[in-house]
Amino acid sequence: MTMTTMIAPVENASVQEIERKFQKAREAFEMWRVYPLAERIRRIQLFWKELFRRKEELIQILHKETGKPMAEIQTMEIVGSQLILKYFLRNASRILRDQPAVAPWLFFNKKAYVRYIPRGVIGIITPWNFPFIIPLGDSLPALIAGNAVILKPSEWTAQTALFVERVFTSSGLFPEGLFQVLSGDGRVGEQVVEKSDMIVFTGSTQSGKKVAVKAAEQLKPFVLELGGKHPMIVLNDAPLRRTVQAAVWGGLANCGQLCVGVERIFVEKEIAQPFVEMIRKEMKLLRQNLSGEETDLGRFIFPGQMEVVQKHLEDAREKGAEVTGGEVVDEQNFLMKPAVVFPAKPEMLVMQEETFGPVLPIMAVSSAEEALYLSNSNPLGLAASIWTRDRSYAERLAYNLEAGLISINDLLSHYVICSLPFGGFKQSGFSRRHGEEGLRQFCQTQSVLIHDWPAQAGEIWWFPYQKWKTRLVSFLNRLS
Ligand code: TXE
Repeated sequence: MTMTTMIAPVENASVQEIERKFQKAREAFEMWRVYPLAERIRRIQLFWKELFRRKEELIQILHKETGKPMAEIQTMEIVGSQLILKYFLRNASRILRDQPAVAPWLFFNKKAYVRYIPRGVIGIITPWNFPFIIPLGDSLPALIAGNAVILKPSEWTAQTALFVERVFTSSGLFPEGLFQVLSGDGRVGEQVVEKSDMIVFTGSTQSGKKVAVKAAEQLKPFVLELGGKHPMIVLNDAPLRRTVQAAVWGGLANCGQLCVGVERIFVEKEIAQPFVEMIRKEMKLLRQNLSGEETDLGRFIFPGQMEVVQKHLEDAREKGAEVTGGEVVDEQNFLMKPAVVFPAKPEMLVMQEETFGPVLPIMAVSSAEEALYLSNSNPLGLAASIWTRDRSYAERLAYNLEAGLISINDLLSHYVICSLPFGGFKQSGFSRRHGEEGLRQFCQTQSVLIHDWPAQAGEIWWFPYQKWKTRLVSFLNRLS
């Protein structure tokens, strides 16, 4: 049955709708910020229960707009989001409560502490590859911290966000306008950047740079989660069975549309040939269909991505690689067979630019040092992994890997281990999401200093200056 996948970008919100929603968001923020944290948490938990009472609807909408295998919707999107929410619900009060600050002895009669003040309206702009976990993974901590949220999902996958907005609004748990979706493309995104108090952007490096420039013009804070080119460094003592399974899943999960997905494999030459054969064999076992059931691979979510991947494969062939697989099996439904590129060479597009599709380029290297050099030669630095039985060597090698997310004999799990800050080096991003800082960044830090006693006396370092006072300050300083 050849269903034709109807994929079209949603309409852009009008200027009036954008104005109205931001106005509503600001009013909602003024109310929400005074709710005690415990009450905010309680209401968000109730919303979450309501959302999962309607889980089947959510799954159907997600599958319709992404074509993902149901297994990935259930695990990567839904379980992943629940893990993130659990982390923030369990840790928010510890992370956001006032933090006492230690003052030097010279200020023995003062009280100092840090407190976290919610920022206002957080603009969250997200890509098409994870229409549920990425928007919720940022919106939930922003709301818990006391902010309002305006979410601008990708124009290619806005239905999931609109469904979440309907459930959020109809729950009756929140001030009207606290969480709103603005649909549309980059032009609406630009308006969101302009009108928000802080931006969390996830998407391509080129769009991320535009967001950064616009936010900088207004001196507003932003978080950028951009592209990745995950180098997988396989040493000759790697646990081969696990490594092969990891390479195939790490490169092809979500049909390869994963910013932390494996995009390059550097394998020591002694084991390169058997490694490639094992990869090809493992890949042949994969099932692929549009139904989402009994399958491992789905389709491209964004139509343009298949062209990018085909261009990378054509370029690899022209530069001498053998490409196993990679055939387009259904043009209308953006279905393409996964591909192995071997031998991959540094000058190939598939080794330089983000492919963001089900492709595993493999290059034999003479040493771990050569793999390290090649890994770091790319402007992107999001995720990287090392596969070897010598863990301490891997940890030393990883210190020199220019990547924000390092895995040793593992991959792809940082995002849902929410205690780990998530983000990249170099052109892969700026600032971090998740972790303690990932929650605090949705607040402004306020440092409070209070003079305790004596109520009426001035400080000895105030006017009028006198020698004995200066000497006393130096003496007290020596005690500090
Ligand atoms: O990106 P785009 P896409 C990366 C992934 C790939 C890309 C895929 O590696 O490179 O994102 O997502 C809006 N001002 N990551 O093609 O085009 C646009 O409407 C404001 C990394 O969607 O950048 C969409 O909502 N907004 C990530 C969003 O930005 C603008 C995980 C992204 O669109 C805009 C997932 C502008 N000028 C994907 N231009 C990670 N590191 O976690 C576009 N948009």
